Amino acid sequence: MVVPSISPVCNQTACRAVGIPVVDLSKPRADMSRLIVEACEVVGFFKVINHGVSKILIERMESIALEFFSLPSQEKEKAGPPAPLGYGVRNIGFNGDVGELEYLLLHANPSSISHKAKVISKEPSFFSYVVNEYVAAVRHLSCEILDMLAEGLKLRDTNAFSTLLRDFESDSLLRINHYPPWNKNNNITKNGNKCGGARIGFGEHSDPQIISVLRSNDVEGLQVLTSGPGGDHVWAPVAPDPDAFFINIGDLLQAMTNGRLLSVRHRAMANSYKERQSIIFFGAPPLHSLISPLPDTVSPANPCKYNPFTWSEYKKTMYQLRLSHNRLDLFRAD
Ligand code: GA4
Repeated sequence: MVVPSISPVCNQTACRAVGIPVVDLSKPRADMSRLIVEACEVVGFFKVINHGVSKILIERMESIALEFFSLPSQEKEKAGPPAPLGYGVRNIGFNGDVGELEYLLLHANPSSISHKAKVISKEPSFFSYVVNEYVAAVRHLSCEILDMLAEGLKLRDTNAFSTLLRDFESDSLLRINHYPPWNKNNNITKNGNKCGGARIGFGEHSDPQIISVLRSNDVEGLQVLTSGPGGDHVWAPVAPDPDAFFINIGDLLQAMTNGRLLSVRHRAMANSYKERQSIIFFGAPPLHSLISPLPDTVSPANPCKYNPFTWSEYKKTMYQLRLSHNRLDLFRAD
């Protein structure tokens, strides 16, 4: 039996603030494409500002999610257990991973959202309206970013990635994570300052899909794994910015670019005194899509690094493994 454990923060790998690349979407397209490629090659992660997603829509999405998490447990549990979709508490996946969080995991297609809304909200039409609008907006943002990425990579088909997300059968997901403060009582020092450490909210992992678009409230917690100057690994805390979106590429994009872009490992910490909420769109292809390095990314000097696989095969493998598993390695050609 796998015994769930929650490990304290920063006991093995150093934590150090590093600069996170920022892409301003109001700048000239060619400059953005170059910056996005650079960010995805070096860190696999960046922040976008001036993204054009309506502030009112974001606030509505944030508040319907908070409203759900403030319901009594027995109400929330009507939307669970996550199998894998639905409401979950602490348990992540099916192989013993746990964290200090509760969440809603939804399929991003409109009919699935409307169906699930009936067990999530007392106002299902409003809930599904807001979630569908939000998903449409972040899907559009994801596609724009993917097109710029393809342009920066000088691919012949600059829609090669976005087509997969725009497909009617796209298997994209929306995840809403709520990290309640794990110890509200024992957190005020004599001088009145907040104190208390952090615990693993959602453990170290890479995202399996093509692209992830995250937005959180104004509470820190997200950390990305970066390589230090000596090749050592360092957890870099990402300063929260509720007005921005944070983008990371997933395993499928690493495979499709023949390893040129990095599916970055990341995690989220839960702290003892402030609730954190993050909303993540995971852009994925249809289940039957065949994923392999694009011909433009393969050359005699850079031979094909991954065997072809379908998204459905990849998903099957990922659900058999622990959260932190480096699952893409199982599909390496060398
Ligand atoms: C990590 C990224 C997304 O949150 C997620 C997660 C999924 C789940 O929570 O059901 C997984 C995890 C994630 C990868 C390995 C498997 C599956 C939990 C887990 C242990 C929704 C996803 O697509 O993959």
